[in-house]
Amino acid sequence: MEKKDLQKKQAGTAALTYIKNDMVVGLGTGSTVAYFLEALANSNLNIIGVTTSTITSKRCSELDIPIVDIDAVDHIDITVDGADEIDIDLNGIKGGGDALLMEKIVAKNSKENIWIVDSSKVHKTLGLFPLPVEVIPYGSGQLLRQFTAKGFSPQLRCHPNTTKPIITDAGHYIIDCYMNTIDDPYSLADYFERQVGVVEHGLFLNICNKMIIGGDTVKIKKSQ
Ligand code: ABF
Repeated sequence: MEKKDLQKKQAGTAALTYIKNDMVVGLGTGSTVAYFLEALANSNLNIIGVTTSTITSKRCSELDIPIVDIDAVDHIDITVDGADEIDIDLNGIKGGGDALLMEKIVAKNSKENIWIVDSSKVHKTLGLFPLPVEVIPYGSGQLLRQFTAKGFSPQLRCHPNTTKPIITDAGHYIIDCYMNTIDDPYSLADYFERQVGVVEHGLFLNICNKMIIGGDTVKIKKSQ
């Protein structure tokens, strides 16, 4: 098994130690979460259920893991998710899997967020991974022009080798901004949140509480 996959498997397995019986567990998407799901399915834990994006729900059903509707529970105890990039302050970029909107809704309604990653995701500064921005299709061409003028090097996310835009579960487009480095993620997040037509962006700031890299590193964010 490649080092990267081994670290994903180790991180997915290590995250299980934080899950207790009777918890409501939030789940994100991606291959690292898939390892956590496998470990959860093979455990003797009796959780109330998981709440997750549509993409991951299908896998949960195949593994007979109970699924709960996010609006049917009082809160989510712990969410376990992957990330596309994470920095030393536990801020990150997510959305490479087209599911950033649901992932952020689940994360924001969780008491604790644990990100499971391989070491290639950890960077001193965010931005090497193109920042996904979820937008309403109507007017997305104008947003592309606006982001280009800002120097964000935007590209509409399309199906591979086509010009057919990816449509998210919520029926939106995704614009990927190739920023290289993001020196002030908080100001950039604030900019996107003020643009009409932008539904959500992939900057997940002050959300992650614990980061697990492979099987042996857990960085815990000082409480706010
Ligand atoms: C998800 O985790 C997405 O936001 C992100 O793209 C993905 C990372 O995928 P992987 O674990 O396969 O590297 O939450």
